[in-house]
Amino acid sequence: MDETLGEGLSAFEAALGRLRDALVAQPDVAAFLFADTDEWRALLTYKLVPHLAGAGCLVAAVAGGTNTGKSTVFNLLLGETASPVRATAAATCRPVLAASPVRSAQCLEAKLVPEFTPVPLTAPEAILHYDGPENALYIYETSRLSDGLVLLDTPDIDSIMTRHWRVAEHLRAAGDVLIGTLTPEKYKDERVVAFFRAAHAAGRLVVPVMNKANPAEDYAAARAQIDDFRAAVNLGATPCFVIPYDPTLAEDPTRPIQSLNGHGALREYLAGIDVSALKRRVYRDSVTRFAEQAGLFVEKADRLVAELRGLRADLAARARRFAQQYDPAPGPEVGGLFHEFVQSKRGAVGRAIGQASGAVARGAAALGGAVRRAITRRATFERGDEIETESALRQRHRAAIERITRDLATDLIDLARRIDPPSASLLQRDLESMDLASVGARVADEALSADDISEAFRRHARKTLETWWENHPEKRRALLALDMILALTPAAIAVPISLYTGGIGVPEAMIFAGPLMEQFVARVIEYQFGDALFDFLSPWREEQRAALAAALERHLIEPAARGLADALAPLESEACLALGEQLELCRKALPKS
Ligand SMILES: Nc1nc2c(ncn2[C@@H]2O[C@H](COP(=O)(O)OP(=O)(O)OP(=O)(O)O)[C@@H](O)[C@H]2O)c(=O)[nH]1
Ligand SMILES: [Mg+2]
Repeated sequence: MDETLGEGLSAFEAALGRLRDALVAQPDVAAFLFADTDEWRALLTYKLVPHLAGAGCLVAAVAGGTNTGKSTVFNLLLGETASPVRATAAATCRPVLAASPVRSAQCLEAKLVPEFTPVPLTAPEAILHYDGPENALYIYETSRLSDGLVLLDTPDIDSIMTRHWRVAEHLRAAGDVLIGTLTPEKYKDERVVAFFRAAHAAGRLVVPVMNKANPAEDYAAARAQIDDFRAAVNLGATPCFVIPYDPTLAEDPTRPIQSLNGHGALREYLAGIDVSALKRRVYRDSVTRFAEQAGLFVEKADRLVAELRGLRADLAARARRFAQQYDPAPGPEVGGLFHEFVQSKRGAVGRAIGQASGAVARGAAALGGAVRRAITRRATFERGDEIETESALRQRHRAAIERITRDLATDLIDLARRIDPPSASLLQRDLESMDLASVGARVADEALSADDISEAFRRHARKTLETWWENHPEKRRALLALDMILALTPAAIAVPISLYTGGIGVPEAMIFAGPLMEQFVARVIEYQFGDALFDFLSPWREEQRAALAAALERHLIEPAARGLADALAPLESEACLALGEQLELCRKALPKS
């Protein structure tokens, strides 16, 4: 028995259930995703899975014209009188279903036959009246049937077709096997034939039973009439059965219904049917319809995943873009690198002098303060000669970072207004709950704590300076001389200075050599090092921007995207990812039309 279809369907149903459970905390996402899915999900849960998964259960419905003996056949198949038999026409008003306790329970949950409203059969007389809901189905629980077979007795086709055409449709839909109950008088009525022809075309197994048959000449008349019926319905040479006319029939409901063409008793024939193959045929259209709609659902889920992932990536990209607005000015550490470098190039004599020199003893960092101002001026063309203090610089950086954080938050709020649900509400919720002022402060704390010099930048600085050093022997000498000057006392400045300072005269240099020595040094370096300053600095700037981007991501983007991440988790779960594959399995397990 091929279980692929049933297994695929129930795996899909289970995965869908897990996805739905996982989305309980995400009502907006669940509402979006599960909108307009009620119909195919009900089809799956109440029809396809109960019929196609696990051990099969054959639904055999006894159908036919008025007073042909349907209730009689039903009782004979069952082996007990469950459906009242009446001499009056159109006695059976409501369909009745006989099933084992397990299947009865399933039916009462509206599984197996969801087309009907199940009502437990307490008094058999109820079947004979049109009371209760129009689509009522009475459930009769019996231990005479196994879990593999469910029997239906139905109102006659003639009257339900006029009274309740929907009930006729539902009966045809509910039965895998339709037992066509015929009599010598009523075996090819137009309505009856049309009903069975449609059922056969929809993959149902139609089994003719000639009731009240004349046994003469080995049922010659019954055979001819069944042939007529089969031809009218397009059946071909199918198994057929016969019940001889017998006035005492109703007294013994345990008599078997015999086959006319070697298929044994009807009850045994039903028990031997390949249920799985028949179900696949019967439910082919339903599964195809289900698979189409479920396929749209899977596509919708995939699109939502792509959208949420895209949005998350977009937020991170916005953080990086906004961080580019940050234009940090270097601190004293960066400036100090120059001095360190020149010092490392000094000859043994200079070093010896330098070690004793008070000017050098003040250290690279103190000097760096002046140098970085020089760098800043060149790199940003700022404020002329006005020199910013360290703390003012930090304040300015902090303010700039807080402004960038605010601008980014505004940009996100604006974005959340423009995108579609459910992404919009996910993003909005998190943004609204955020304290933007403290976010700005945290971003600034973190980004500014990263403004010391990285190893990578130190290496870069070293390389840039080396290259420059190799390519500019003149200027190199100037810097070395400058360093020498610093190493010696201010009194030694006078002679070489006019050679290198490009316009700054000796008297001025003498003035600089005092407390303003640092600025003097900075000016010289700036002049000598020229445009190389910009190249020297740009990786440092990039590092600072990257640090800001990381801080923005951690303190603004991540909290803002928390809802997106939470919504994505169930959608990226194994359950959700498997849905598409399970659906494909179901499609492949269907018989070709
Ligand atoms: N003598 C005899 N009577 C039968 C036979 N089959 C059915 N009947 C009688 O025919 C009448 C109708 O039988 P039902 O089984 O109620 O027929 P039905 O098709 O269920 O009728 P509705 O539910 O009214 O459409 C009853 O009086 C039965 O006793 C048979 O083989 N022999
Ligand atoms: Mg009846």
